[in-house]
Amino acid sequence: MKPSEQRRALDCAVKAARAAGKIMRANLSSSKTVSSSTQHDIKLELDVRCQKLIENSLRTPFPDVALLGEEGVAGEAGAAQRWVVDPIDGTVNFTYGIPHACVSIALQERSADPKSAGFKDGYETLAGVVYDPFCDELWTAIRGGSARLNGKVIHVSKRKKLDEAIVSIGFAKSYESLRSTLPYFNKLVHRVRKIRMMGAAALALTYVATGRFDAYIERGIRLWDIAAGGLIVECAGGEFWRESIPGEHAYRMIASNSLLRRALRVPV
Ligand code: LIP
Repeated sequence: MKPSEQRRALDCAVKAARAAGKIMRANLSSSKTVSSSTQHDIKLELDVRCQKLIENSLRTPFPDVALLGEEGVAGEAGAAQRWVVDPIDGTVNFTYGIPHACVSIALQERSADPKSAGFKDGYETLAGVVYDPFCDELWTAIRGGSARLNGKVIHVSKRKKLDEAIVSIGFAKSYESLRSTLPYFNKLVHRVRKIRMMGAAALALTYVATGRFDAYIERGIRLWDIAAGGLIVECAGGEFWRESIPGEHAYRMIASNSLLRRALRVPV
């Protein structure tokens, strides 16, 4: 995709993220319609409504770009380009009125060399937007450029020592992820300054990109939670390691300022 088109795509994604964010802000404290739930996960009617709004905002100006979202797909599977959307990342937080949730939108392109592509189905991320409507914080990045927070260039932290690091961990939704992450957590908590578990992967990634966290680790996370935030970490000078695991668009990952990478490993 030409750079001018990538720029136009980013501007559209920012508008769509702000529009969905407005709905989230207006509904934070209201009672929400739960469409389904399990012990560790909740799906809201608002998740679907926000994804529909984002889909319409993106597919009108870019009819040939498909969309893969947490709440469903649109357009041609296998298209040359696709949007990867998490309309409300941190849905459980949002359901409980906890103002730590965001909109995540990535633009991906099918890589010429699928093997070297960043994700198991041969796509790589060209542009990313993460919007926190409660703090009015907008992160953006285009591959090859700088990462920005509300327009200002950001960088990952320079902390090299694990005992000075703040590391964020996510416990995904499955029993398997809990089973493998708990022993890892028990070991790591003694080696770092603090562990933070905030419940929104895309914000954990942008906090690494902004130097607020020094690393973020999760096993069993989905493509739509990490596609945009992962690029923003890379464009802020960090490292975004991921490996696909069994499950729909499922990964285990570690994002860091790259200086702590060796000291940290990912739950198997
Ligand atoms: C959430 C992630 C979080 C993870 C949760 C869930 P959702 O995404 O942001 O990191 O621990 O299990 O996957 O479901 O709110 O979009």
